[in-house]
Amino acid sequence: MRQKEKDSATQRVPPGQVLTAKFPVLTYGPVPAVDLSQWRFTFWGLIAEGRVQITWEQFRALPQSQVQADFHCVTRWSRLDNLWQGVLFRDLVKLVTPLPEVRYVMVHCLGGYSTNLPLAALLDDDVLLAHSHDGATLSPDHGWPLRLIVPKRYAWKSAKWVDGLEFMAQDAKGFWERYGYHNDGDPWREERFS
Ligand SMILES: Nc1nc2c(c(=O)[nH]1)N[C@H]1C(S)=C(S)[C@@H](COP(=O)(O)O)O[C@H]1N2
Ligand SMILES: [Mo]
Repeated sequence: MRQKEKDSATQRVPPGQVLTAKFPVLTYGPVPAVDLSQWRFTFWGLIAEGRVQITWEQFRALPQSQVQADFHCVTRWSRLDNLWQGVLFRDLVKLVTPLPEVRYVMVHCLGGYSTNLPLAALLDDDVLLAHSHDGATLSPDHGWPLRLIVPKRYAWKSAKWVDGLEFMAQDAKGFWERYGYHNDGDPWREERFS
């Protein structure tokens, strides 16, 4: 890297983080086995429809977007300039009608992992349900077939193997949030633990 590039990269690394060019895998528990013909994505909780389910085919027919973003793990590695391809949360959520009192969403995953986020944070223009990374289909250990990407939060909020969204009026803690990770997880404010 030239010095100038190095300086601008440094400015993009949040406090206490170290850059890596690799793409480490960080998973609690086993990688779930997925059969795309059986895969379903489910919306439930406080939505007018009660419950909505879509197939992989229906998901793939949604408008496609891409997001270039940095990725910051709370264990202190950061990977810059990831290219994620998939469907923006704000496009996906058009499939349902959240009730007016909805403020929070619990993101659910195959295998039982979960993470909580405000609906407003998920509606940001860089929040994506990704099926591809840097031009290739996600590998199983990086969340194939589908993962959430929330660039403005530590990467534990970027849930892998996502298969459901639960719409809520009150906040509740997801998997790592229950075990002491910060509820918000903004890397620029070093919100690592609560
Ligand atoms: N379902 C699920 N999603 C998850 C995790 C997990 O254990 N299970 N780990 C999180 C953490 S702590 C990080 S840092 C990122 C890592 O993503 P990667 O393994 O693709 O680098 O995934 C997040 N999403
Ligand atoms: Mo992490």
